[in-house]
Amino acid sequence: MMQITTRLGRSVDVRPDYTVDQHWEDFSEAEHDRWDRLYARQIKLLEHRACDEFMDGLHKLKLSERGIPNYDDLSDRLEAFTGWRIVAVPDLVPDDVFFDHLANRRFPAGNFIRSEQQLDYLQEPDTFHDVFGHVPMLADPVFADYMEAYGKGGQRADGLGVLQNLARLYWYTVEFGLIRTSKGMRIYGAGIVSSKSESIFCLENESPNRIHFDLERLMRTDYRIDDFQQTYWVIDSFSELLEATYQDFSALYTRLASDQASFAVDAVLEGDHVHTKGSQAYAKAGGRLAQ
Ligand code: HBI
Ligand code: FE
Repeated sequence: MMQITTRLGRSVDVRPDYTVDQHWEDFSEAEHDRWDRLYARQIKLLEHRACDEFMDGLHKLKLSERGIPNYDDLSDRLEAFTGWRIVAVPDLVPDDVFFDHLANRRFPAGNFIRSEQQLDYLQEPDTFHDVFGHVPMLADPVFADYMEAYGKGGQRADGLGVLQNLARLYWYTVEFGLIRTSKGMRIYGAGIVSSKSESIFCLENESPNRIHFDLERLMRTDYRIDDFQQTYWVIDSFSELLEATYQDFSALYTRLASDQASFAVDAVLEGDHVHTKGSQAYAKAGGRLAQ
């Protein structure tokens, strides 16, 4: 065991892989109730906005049962579908540890829930973001393979000077990805489905760009952690995503390592396959934090 201090200021004993016991029995009634209210609020918004794979995952995993899920029980259900399990962590874990978990089909999920004052937004990944946002997609076999491939790609990228590029791939797909379906544009990114305001903004606002997924272009593009994205990247299928990560990255990594110049968060370039060119009106007006 080793002791760490989380960014929220708690001292915690963690195992060498940064996991802890979830201590599900320690959650209070108020905390379970907070999960239920967040759940009810998001589900109403997501019915015609989230992709079928996400909604199917929620129901297959019985995330609709009340209260914060017990990770051991949820892992048993998830493992039966795709072999993934959930492990509890108190905070963000170091990149190499994160990649090792993903490469071995373990998803690290926060063991705490946001406070009542931070219902709408917090930067730390809590159980609502991690479990409601990420875990449903892990019940989809293709997405489950993509996440493992991402972890393995991260391990190979470590030490090559391209971690920042890998982080952008995660951010713009796993966290903020959109997918075109026969029913229209839908959300699959965990950062969006767990956010009340962004689940509407990303599909319905005329401000952001929506550009078709292009691995190298995306890996060269900055992102925002403090406000809504100014560009969303769109895929047509999860196999499109998985296939992009199955190619040999060595030539790509060499190019990226030798030229780390990046495109702006709102850039639209010649050669981009643009679904929507945004006005960027929201960002130009100063964004949510200025509202
Ligand atoms: N740790 N718990 C946790 N959750 C994350 O999403 C996470 C992390 N550590 C690193 C990380 N994400 C990203 O920076 C990687 O994509 C590189
Ligand atoms: Fe996340």
